[in-house]
Amino acid sequence: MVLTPRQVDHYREHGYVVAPGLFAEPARMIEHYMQRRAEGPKPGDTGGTTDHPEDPNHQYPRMINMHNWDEPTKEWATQPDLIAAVDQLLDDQAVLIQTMLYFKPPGGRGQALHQDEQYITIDPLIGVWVPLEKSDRAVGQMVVVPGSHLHGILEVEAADTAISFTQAQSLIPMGLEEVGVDMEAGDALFFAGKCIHGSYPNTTADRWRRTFICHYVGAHAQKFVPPQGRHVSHVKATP
Ligand SMILES: O=C(O)CCC(=O)C(=O)O
Repeated sequence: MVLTPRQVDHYREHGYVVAPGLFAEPARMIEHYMQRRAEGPKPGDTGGTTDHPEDPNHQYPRMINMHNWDEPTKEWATQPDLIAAVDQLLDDQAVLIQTMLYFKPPGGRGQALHQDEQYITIDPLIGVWVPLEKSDRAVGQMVVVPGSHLHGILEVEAADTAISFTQAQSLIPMGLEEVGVDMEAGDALFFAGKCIHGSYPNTTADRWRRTFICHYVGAHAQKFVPPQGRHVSHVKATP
C-alpha cells in the first residue's frame, strides 16, 4: 500500500492528492530531458498556438510519449510504487497511455484550465504530475479546482492564448474555486481525469518549471463520445 487511506479519501473527495517525494531523482531527470531536447525535434513536439511566437515554449517544446522511444522514461513511468498508487486510486490495474515533459522556461505560457477527459476520452483516467524542481505560484504551478471531478464532462470555451499555449478551457461550475498547489521537486500530484486543472505563465526571469507527466487508464476503462461543446476540439482553432 503506497497511499494512506487518508490520501485515497482526499483524492475521492477533492479529485486530487499529493504524495510527497515519490520520485527519487528529479535532478537526473532534468539532466536527461535537457539532453534529449538538445538532440532536436521529437515526434509530437508542441510549443502551443503559433499566435505568440515570442513564447519561449516554442524553443523548448513539450515532449510527448517519450516512453515509446526513451527507455528511462518507460522505467520512471512504470516504477512499482507509482503503479501501485495508481492501481489503488483506480481500483483497477493501471495501464500507461501517455507521458509528457513540460519545460516551461522563464516567461513560458501556461495551459488553460481543463479536464484531461476533454482531451482523452477514456474513463476513468488519472494524471500524475511531477515537478522536477520547486513549483510555486511564480513559476506557474499546478492549479486545480477541488470537487470539479464530480461534475461530469464540462463545457469548453476559447482560452486566452496570451497566457495559455492551448486554445480551450473548461467552464468552472458555480461555487467552485481554483487552488494553486505548492510542490517540491519529486513530489507527485495524482489527479482525476475530470478534475479541472492547468497553469498560468512562468512569471520569473530565471527559473524553469520542468514537469514529468504520466497518464494512466484502468484495464477496464471505457472509451466515450463527449457531447457537443465538451471536447477541446469543439472550440474553433487558434493558429
Ligand atoms: O503543467 C501544466 O502546466 C499543465 C499540465 C496539464 O494540464 C496536464 O498534464 O494535463
